[in-house]
Amino acid sequence: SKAPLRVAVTGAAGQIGYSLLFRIAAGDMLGKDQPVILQLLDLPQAQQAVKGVMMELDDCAFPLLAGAVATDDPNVAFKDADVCLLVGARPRSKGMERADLLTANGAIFTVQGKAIAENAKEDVKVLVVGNPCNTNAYIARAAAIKVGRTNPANYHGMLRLDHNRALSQLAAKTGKPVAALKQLVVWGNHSPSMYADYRFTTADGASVKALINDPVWNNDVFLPTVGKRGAAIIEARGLSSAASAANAAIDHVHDWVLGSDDWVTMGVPSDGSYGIPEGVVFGFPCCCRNGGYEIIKGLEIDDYSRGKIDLTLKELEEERAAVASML
Ligand code: NAX
Repeated sequence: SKAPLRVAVTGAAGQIGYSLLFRIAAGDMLGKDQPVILQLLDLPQAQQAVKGVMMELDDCAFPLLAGAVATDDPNVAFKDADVCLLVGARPRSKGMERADLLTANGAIFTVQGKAIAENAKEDVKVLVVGNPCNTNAYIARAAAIKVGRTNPANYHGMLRLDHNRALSQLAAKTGKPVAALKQLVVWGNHSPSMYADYRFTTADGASVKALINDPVWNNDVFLPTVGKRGAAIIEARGLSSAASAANAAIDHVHDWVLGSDDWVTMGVPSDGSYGIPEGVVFGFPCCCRNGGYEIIKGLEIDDYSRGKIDLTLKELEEERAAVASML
């Protein structure tokens, strides 16, 4: 049987953690034959709650769960980690300015990026879920690069929830099953500025754009629905998306580790593709093979798409400027 992989999860006592940990332990993320050890990080005041979650993990008697530890020390949580899921973040409190939110999170993610680079496996895969996730991933990566050791390409932000939201809207609009839809991409920032782009999407080989044949729907219904979906969930549920966010994190890491035939949207540090400045963590179409990923190159960017991509990039560059002095 396989040796266990170590999965560090931050914000383990939170609502996404409560959906995420059980699915990881059940083998949904790394495979049904892959034992895992969970290394749970949360704040000191949340340790009691993490203990409760660990009791429930025990009570599931998951055959693949080879161990679990809880800690408030990033150096302990990230020790020898193969995968780090950075879910915990500073939420926006009442009256907090956007710049304050960015710097409060900057402080968290510089510490965590450094601790990962110093303690985790050299080929660790890092996925930032905690918002603003693209910029938090950018900060963690910058802190990790200062240490060296880990692979700077392996610091990602999560765009997969936006990707899955867009897939589900397209399935409903075309009447095709989700599984029939291929080649979707969501460009940019995980925010309402993201650009979900179905110009290349096919359903059983046929063009989804041609099937829908409705440019007004794209601009007036589809993009706002996907972009504001998080707010719509809060409105309906009284709480932010949690199970769907956990599911998206599982999908992202699953495909990265085990491969994917289809395109998947990942927030990855730009290599300069499509005119996105190097290092900006940006939603790109990717394909995953042999435990690695590649940005799909050479897609045509028309004027409308260029406008959308530039807008979401502008937002990310403003976020980057707001944290520049911390790096
Ligand atoms: P919760 O408030 O339920 O849980 C957050 C947990 O993180 C708490 O237990 C808290 O104690 C812990 N925490 C805070 N600072 C920490 C630190 N420095 N180190 C370790 N733990 C820390 O939030 P939840 O609903 O679970 O959401 C977590 C994050 O995911 C938020 O930032 C949220 O905005 C973000 N999301 C990102 C999504 C995406 O698509 N990228 C979608 C869902 C979600 O909104």
